Formats: sequence, structure tokens, C-alpha cells
Amino acid sequence: MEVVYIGLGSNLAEPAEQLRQAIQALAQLPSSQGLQVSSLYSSESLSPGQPRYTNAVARLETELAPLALLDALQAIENEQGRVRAERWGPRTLDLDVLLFGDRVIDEPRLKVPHYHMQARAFVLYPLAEVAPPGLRLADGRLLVDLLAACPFEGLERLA
Ligand code: PH2
Ligand code: MG
Ligand code: MG
Repeated sequence: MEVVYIGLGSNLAEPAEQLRQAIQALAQLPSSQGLQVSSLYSSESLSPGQPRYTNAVARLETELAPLALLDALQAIENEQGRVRAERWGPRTLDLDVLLFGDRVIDEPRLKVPHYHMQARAFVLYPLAEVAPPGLRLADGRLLVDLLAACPFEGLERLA
């Protein structure tokens, strides 16, 4: 059993509704339990000219292997109409494996910890709602220290 953190994002087709639907699907994942979900946050897209994103972070415990979890997450993305046209294009649903226990994974399909999560407010602030403050990334850095270095600026917590 591993504790995993999953980043949720959407900037198309009623993002908050996409996240709500994705949370229901995460609750049904096989061999998994204990789903907790952060508040929803809104922020500008990192890619200029795209609609704003709605983001959240989910925590769950799973017995799935990393690539089996990735397959399940991609099935949920596809189910919710994800079209993989351009890299970093707008998307109905993005489910990213942020952390998988304390494992470092470097496979063609899956890199964990997730690329650049250490400096993204829309990942770190929701992560802090569902993770213990003493959480350490695989490189030894503490979540609280990453937060202290990452301004909340530009992030809007949704009711
Ligand atoms: N995801 C991206 C690109 N830009 N911007 C925000 N605010 N939130 C995201 O989740 C996000 C983004 C590619 O995955
Ligand atoms: Mg992704
Ligand atoms: Mg992403």
C-alpha cells in the first residue's frame, strides 16, 4: 500500500464540473481507498492565451503499481473527453501522479515526482491541504519549505 498524491486540472468544458466528475471516478479506483480531496483553486494558465485552470490535489492509498495507476488515470481523462492534440494544449481533464510514496520513477511514460511541481502554487497549496506538513519529496526537501518559497499570488481559492 502506497500513499499517492494526484494533481487534477481542467481548463475546458466547465472545469469545476470536470473535477467533480473526476473525483467521483477516483473514488471508484480498484485496489484503492481513503480518498481525500483539497479545495478547488483557480489560476491563469502557464501557457499564454489559454482559459484559466481549475486545480485540486487528491490523496489516496493504493495497491496499484505506478503504471497501472497511470493507465487508470488516463482512462478517466479519456472518458472525460481528453484530446491529446498539442503538448500543453487546453484540456478537459488532466490527472498527474505527483508523488507515489517516496518512490522516484523515471520511465518513458511516467516521471515521479511530477515535473516542476516543486515551484507551482496550483500544486503546492492544494497539496498542503491533504498532505502532512512534514511531507518530504524524494530529494529531501520539505513541503513547508517549498511553500514558503512559492508565493500564493495569482491563485484564487474557490468556495
Ligand atoms: N497545467 C498545464 C499547463 N498550465 N496552468 C495552470 N494554472 N494549471 C495547470 O494545471 C496547468 C497550467 C499542463 O498540464
Ligand atoms: Mg498530465
Ligand atoms: Mg499537468
